[in-house]
Amino acid sequence: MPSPNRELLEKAVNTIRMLAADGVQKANSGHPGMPMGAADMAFVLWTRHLRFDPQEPRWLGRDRFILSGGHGSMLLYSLLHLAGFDCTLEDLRSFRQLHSRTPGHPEFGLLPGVECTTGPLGQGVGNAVGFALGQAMLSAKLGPGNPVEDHFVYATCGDGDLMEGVASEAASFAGHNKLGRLICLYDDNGITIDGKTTLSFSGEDVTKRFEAYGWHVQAVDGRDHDGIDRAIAAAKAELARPSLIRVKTVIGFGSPRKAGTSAAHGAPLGEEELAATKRALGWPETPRFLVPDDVRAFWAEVQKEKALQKQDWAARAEGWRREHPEQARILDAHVQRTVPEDLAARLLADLPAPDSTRKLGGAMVQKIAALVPSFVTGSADLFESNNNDVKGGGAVGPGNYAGRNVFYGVREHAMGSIANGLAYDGLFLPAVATFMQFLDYMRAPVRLAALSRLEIAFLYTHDSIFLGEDGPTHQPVEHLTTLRAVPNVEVWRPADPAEVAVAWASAMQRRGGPTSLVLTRQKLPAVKRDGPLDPEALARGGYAVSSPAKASFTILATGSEVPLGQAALELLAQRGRVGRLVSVPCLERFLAQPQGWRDAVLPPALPTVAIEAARGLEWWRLVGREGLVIGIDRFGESAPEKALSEAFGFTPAKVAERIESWLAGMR
Ligand SMILES: Cc1ncc(C[n+]2csc(CCOP(=O)(O)OP(=O)(O)O)c2C)c(N)n1
Repeated sequence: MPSPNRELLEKAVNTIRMLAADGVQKANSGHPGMPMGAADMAFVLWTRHLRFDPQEPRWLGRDRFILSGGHGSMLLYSLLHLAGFDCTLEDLRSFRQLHSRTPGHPEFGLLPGVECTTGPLGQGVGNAVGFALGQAMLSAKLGPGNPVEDHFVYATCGDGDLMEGVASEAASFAGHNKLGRLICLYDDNGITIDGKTTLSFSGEDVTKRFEAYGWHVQAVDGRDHDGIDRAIAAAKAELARPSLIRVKTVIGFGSPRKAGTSAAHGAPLGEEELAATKRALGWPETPRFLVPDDVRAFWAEVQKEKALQKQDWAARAEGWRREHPEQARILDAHVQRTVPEDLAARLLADLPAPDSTRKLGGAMVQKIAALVPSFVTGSADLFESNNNDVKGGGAVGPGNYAGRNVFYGVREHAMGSIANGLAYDGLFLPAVATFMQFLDYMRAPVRLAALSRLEIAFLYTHDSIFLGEDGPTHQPVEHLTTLRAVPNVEVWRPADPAEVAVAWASAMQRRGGPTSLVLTRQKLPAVKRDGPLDPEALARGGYAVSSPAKASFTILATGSEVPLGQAALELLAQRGRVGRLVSVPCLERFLAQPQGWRDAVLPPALPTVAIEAARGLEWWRLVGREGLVIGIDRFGESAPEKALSEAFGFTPAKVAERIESWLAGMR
């Protein structure tokens, strides 16, 4: 690192503070306090430690930097600007404006150098654990000397992050797994929105808590650059434990009237106070968004040094590639997250016999593990029930990261956010599983995965009241609707071996968003198709299973209700009512098809009934006003599956009866 004098260092840090304060003032909204207080620690980290290349923001050997408290986004944007990333002064001036690349909270994919979307507090900590887990897993697979062997994952987090349960879950997981390359800098300023943290966060000792999780914890003054430098160096040297550095900072540092108070947290300083702050820091009041020439020159020197680090890395990586061509191919398969183009055909070959769709899913997982090197699977303590472990794939655990199966423990929320971290880093195709009911415990990461266009498979088994005796606490009713309500999630609820195969292939091949696979606990009978299976039709998310010429109505169903609909149709046919059967394993895919396809599958002229053992609100848009939805509008009950089918009207006879009276009531 270049060694400037104290005065220039102070000026460089004040540049970050003032870019942030100016940005928030210009937008007339935002959070100046955090960037102003955390500027020193971020500056030391970025200039003296963080490995990065602004020309190649996704450089494999870079250190990862995650700003967990996304409200402090101007800190990240200012750093990206100064460090030479494609983040211009114009971007900073457009902070929080329509279509800008500098939204209120950092969003993955908008601005190079933003590693993940943060804003919902705690998520970034979980994501960072995911990045560190991915580093450990890939490095273990590739062996000593590999190009991902020695980078670090840095995160900054605040009081809010550390109050959130998800961060605690993730920290516990990271401690257990000894993720020593994870280093969190805690912006320990004692202030949140409502005031001092003593209002709600004084009963615990964060140091002892993290030590108890198995972390290495240090404390340092937030203005002491050499102290921060030494603490980071010590954290890097401690490779057997993740590190937390408590950096004692002052929120809104420099503001005469607002520093150290919650007034600096989430509102512009105001013109008057901004001017007073600039005077107090010895900063010119104008121009706004000032980057002094000597500060620019300093960052240019920093960049030169970073470029040398990269050159050094690249030379080593090249040597490693030459000496380990086989391992290099594995690395490439991870970087590209290679999935065979004919994956669906391969999964459709030698289909297993009908069974519960969770068990069928398990059969697909074995094949996928062999065909997709970057595939990694996990469960929140339910591998036995979710059936998604790779047989003989080995457990990922402390000091032993080469396995394919991640044991997340009973931590659904952190599981989602750790898996998002794996997906953000782009080196794994992760799948994570739990009971569908516990989607409630991990909805935030599902939403963020969708917003951030991440490739990830969320597996939910035990998908309806028909899981049986565990009762309504475990029986999803509204969860399909909840999942389908999230934009950019593809939700698959397959009915039989072929549908499970295509759903899994789609989950692996989809780019630009996550996929949910919704699977039954109970065994399902075979679905009898009119003709041979058409995988392409199936992949469109909705297709006719049977379509007799003289049909007068259509039954639309998903998952376990497809064979049920088929059985009901047989009863109705005996009474002279001939109907068609349509399976819609993925509503989002189906709705994305051209109108012609949709009308051929669901002819508008025919009355349509949808059957799904769930709330089913979304089916009204397909069945229309005259249509019928046979769903479930109350909580389930604890009973054997058969008794529940009777009680909730999901037997072939009861379904047939309802359809018959509905048809009879039509004009
Ligand atoms: C899950 C979640 N809940 C609430 C908020 C709203 N919120 C944004 S910042 C903040 C306080 C954060 O305090 P701290 O981490 O100490 O940040 P600082 O005050 O130091 O900027 C809250 C409650 C949020 N962003 N995410």
